[in-house]
Amino acid sequence: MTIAWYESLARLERSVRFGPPRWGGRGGAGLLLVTVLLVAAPLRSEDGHDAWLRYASIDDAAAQRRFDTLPAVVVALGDSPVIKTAQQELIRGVRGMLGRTLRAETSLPNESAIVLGTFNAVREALPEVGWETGLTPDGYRLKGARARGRTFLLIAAAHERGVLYGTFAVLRKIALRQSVAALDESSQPSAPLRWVNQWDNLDGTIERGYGGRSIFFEGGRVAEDLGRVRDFARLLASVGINGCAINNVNADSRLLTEPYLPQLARIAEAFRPWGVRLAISVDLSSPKTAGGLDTFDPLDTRVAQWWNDKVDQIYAAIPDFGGFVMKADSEGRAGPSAYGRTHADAANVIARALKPHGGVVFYRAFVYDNHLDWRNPKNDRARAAYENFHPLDGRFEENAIVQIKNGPIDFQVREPVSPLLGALEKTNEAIELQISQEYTGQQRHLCFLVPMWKEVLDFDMHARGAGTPVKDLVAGRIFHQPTGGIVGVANVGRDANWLGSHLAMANLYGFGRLASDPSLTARQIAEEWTRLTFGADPRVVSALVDMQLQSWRTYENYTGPLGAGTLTDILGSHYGPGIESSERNGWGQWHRADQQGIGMDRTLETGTGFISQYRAAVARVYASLRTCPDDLLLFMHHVPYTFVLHSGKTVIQHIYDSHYEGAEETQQWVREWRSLEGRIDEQRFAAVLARLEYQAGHARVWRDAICNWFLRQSGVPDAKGRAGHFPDRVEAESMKLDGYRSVDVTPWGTASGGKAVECESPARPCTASFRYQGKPGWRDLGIEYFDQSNGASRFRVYVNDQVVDEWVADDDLPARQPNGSSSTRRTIAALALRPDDIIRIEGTPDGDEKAPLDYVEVKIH
Ligand code: GCV
Repeated sequence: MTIAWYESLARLERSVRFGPPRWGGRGGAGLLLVTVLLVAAPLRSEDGHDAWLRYASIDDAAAQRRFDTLPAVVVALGDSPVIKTAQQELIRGVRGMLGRTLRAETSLPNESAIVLGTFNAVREALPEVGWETGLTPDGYRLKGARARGRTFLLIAAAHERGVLYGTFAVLRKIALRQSVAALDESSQPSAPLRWVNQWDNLDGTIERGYGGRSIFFEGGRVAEDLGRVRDFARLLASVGINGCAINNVNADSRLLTEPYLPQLARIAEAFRPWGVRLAISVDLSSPKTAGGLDTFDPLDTRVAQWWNDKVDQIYAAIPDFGGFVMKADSEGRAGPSAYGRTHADAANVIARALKPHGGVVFYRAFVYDNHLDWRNPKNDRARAAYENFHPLDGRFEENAIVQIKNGPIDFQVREPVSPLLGALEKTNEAIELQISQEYTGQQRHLCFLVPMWKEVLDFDMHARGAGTPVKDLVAGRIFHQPTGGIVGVANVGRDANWLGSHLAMANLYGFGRLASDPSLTARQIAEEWTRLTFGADPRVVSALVDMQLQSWRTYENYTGPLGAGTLTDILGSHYGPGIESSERNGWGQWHRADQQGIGMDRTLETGTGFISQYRAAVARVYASLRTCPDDLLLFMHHVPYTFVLHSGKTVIQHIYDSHYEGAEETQQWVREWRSLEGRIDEQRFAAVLARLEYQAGHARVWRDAICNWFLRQSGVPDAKGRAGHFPDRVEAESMKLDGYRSVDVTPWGTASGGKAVECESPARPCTASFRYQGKPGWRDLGIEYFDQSNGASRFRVYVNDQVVDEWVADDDLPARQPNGSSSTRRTIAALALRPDDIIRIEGTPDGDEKAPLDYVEVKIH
């Protein structure tokens, strides 16, 4: 007997609680016993649909008492649908959290009341309460007041949307158990335009979406059921988002054709009660592709007329339409260059059409040549946005906004702030952030991005001397622009929890909160979100907040170090490691690592000159090796591996250390999360645990791929002896194989030893076995295998003749080959092993997935 009875029980228990149903499992008696042990699950299961708007009951009596004086009536003044929404939301929230049902009224009753209304309406109803009304449209004021011998909680704003935002603020306070008895505060969003962009396609897929199919489209049409669209608008409104562009910036012109207008109007209707304006992405070629003209030249009067007519039509159907987002001359999209026109020409023809209706056009600065000659060391994609748009400063209409990605490349795990953000003085600008974790783990990895966004928004561009942080520039405050904004690429989908991951929702929440109030700290946001999403248990809050705050750095640690970019497969899914994919092609995401050193020289003197796009005070810091921060060193400079960082480490040792530290941190999170068992409902506990365990395995894949690659390139050994040494591993290709054959994996670093084994015949199972030669004792077995998206192979693990684990490799990872995106780990914990035990893995192929296996790692438990 190789497994102690309690271990087999523990494993069975785990499979019942956390795993999918296993095929060919063991007897029912064990299951029954485990079920009996588990019945005392006190917390209601949650699927994440309610996100941070759960309004969970406040069951702590002392906290409940804080709200004893809350009036029993909520009055909505006026007949605005948005204010009515606010009233209903307040009733819903108070009922959920405090168990009381507020009475809805439309005029002041003879008792204390919560009053919702515009400043004008409140002033009229309660003239004796003084108001200062100098707030922008989306700002709100919360005030506790005594009048006529009664108590009022006033939630008022210049505009109905502000009233809704104020209402969500009050609900948030209640959920966070803060008294709302004597409020006297106002809040005003920093930037006027706070939008999300969805990259949904009409067929229901989502570009860079990791949370299921589109909630907006299916089968080439707007979806029939818009229930989730309404719920999404509610989530957006709760964090102050006032616009949403619903389709891919790689836009399909059909959306501008007549059959789609009534369909779009349905979405606008679903958004409207929540104060979210509908917008769409459009292609510059639409006058030709959708309108039948023989040109889309923005300076052609027929084209201008086409846009005017189209926009008039849209506004006739959707009077509160927000406007357009445009990607032009980028990654194969049509653009003004086709006619020798400028981006300002392109933006303006559309802006002029929108202006009479109050609409705006966000024109994306993500314009670059993806066929750059990589052999020319002076070429640099990072320079593109500035070079394209800075010369046009002052030439855009006042309702055109240049939408600039936070960094000069493309949402990498770390980039400097785009210099264009500090360079436009006479043009509206918006910053584009990516909530969808395209380059930061695709929501399978915990990576809380708010600390990154904070750094970006707080970064002083020295645009007019010191004191010009990005957050003020994009709000239009520094150069007194008419408008400006913060845009987030959200890409929620039909998965119950919206983003495919419960924890990733903190990024959506954090984006909205920061867009409204960039003075919040990352910790405040993480704490708020955690308490709203998982409750007030201090252990849960403290553990989860720490994990979140650490997670960006951790992800950076095991992926792309020192500003070299996410060292991922840039030609494919942007997910697993793929260091060489950046090089020797025209995409320009180069890190220039070779045998001597790494990094892009972007100095003016010897490099691409990118650094000189910053204002002098910033450029000086980046230009000098002495002052350039370690985090961005390789973005700005090419240095030898032996270069010594400010930290005192060499670059190469930093690469090794950070990757080992990052991977270790993810393992620590698994332990942390496990320690919260019973404090979180089972459903979300299990879902998060599965993701964290996966991440801990995948972080190791990253660590090994990067460390091995740099070890081979640099020839400099890891001072701590870890890189390239895996004494606990048994490579699959060195095992006794029956039906399996050895294959080379590409890129080589993504499989241990560069090789894996695959079944030769799809028709029958194959086995790989080895003799355990270590000391007797409790061991953890890590089985590294590949889970491709084109099959669901089965694995079964035996010790001698006893099955110790089995599973189906049916995850939907972004790879159809064995590589760093499909590499996955299964851990079998606490096996009692003795010398000469035979460990045998049986793989049964399925479809094009040939039960690929990399290695087995045997570690002391
Ligand atoms: C919508 C990156 C992404 C693309 C995206 C593009 C953009 O290149 O990989 O999927 O296209 O950015 O922001 O336009």
